[in-house]
Amino acid sequence: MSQDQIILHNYPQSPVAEKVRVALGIKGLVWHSVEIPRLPPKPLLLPLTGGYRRTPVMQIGADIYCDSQCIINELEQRFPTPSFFPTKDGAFLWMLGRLIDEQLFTYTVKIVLGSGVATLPPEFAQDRGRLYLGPDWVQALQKANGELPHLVAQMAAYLSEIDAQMADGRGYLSGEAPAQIDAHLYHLIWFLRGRWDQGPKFLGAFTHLCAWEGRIQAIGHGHMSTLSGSEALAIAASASPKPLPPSDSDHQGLTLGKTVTICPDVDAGETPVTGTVASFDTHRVTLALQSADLGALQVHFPRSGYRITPL
Ligand SMILES: N[C@@H](CCC(=O)N[C@@H](CS)C(=O)NCC(=O)O)C(=O)O
Repeated sequence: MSQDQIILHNYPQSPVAEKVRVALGIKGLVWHSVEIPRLPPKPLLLPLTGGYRRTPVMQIGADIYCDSQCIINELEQRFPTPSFFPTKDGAFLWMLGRLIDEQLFTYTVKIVLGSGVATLPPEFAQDRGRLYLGPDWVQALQKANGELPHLVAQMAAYLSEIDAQMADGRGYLSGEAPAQIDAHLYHLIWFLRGRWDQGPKFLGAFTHLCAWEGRIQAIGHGHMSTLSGSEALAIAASASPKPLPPSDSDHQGLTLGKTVTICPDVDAGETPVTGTVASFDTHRVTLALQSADLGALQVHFPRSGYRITPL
């Protein structure tokens, strides 16, 4: 198999992976899916990422893209047409996407976990509770359960605005072409509908939004075939990382060759990734990793939402 094929490490139930699967559909791309476990350990993923355990991760040869932000930006660079940013307000829509990732995703997670408190498998509740609700996740989960009406009202405040906007007959959120922002909002709707027992009833009130949801579903996921985790590792081992763009000065004082750790900027109990800075700009940092089994890898992270700590 060619070394520049898109490989997405994901599992079917992941909403953030669904965001990327829809993004792959918008561009009509050919890609390979590696199914990873929903819970650690993830023995065929972590050797590629240097320890980053979240879902999804994109691999192209020996380049590994962590986080949906980084994945979407890399897809846009490699496959510019059709664009994820078809209108003139791409920067605003990117910022709006970040609001969806942070604030609205958090409400959605609290609704899904909070409403499922009595039925969640204990090990899943513990893992996702710690990841999304912090060290006091047991209390936070009970709180979410107790304040579901408030959380639902918060989501309704946003979704009713979008529903009213969609009443003007536009096909997609920013106009007539599907954009990154559609994939962004869609993944929350997909999550609410599929994993909250009241989701279909709640969403049913937003008729224009539901019609848009149907149009996004009709786009599909592009052209997917499956691959095993060990095949993906073999591809990384036989590939060389791609050349990187030049780096300039940095707001945080990063320099090439510096050893750093990087981790999502939330207290989620995750293991940071350690590596050598190989490239950076205001949006992305790339760490070089040397693996005994896989050789040289480049692991790319977004700057937004991640904390880099020099060692
Ligand atoms: N900021 C990350 C968030 C990724 C995320 O939290 N994904 C969830 C799945 S939807 C996850 O990693 N859950 C834990 C896991 O899969 O181990 C992104 O945009 O990719």
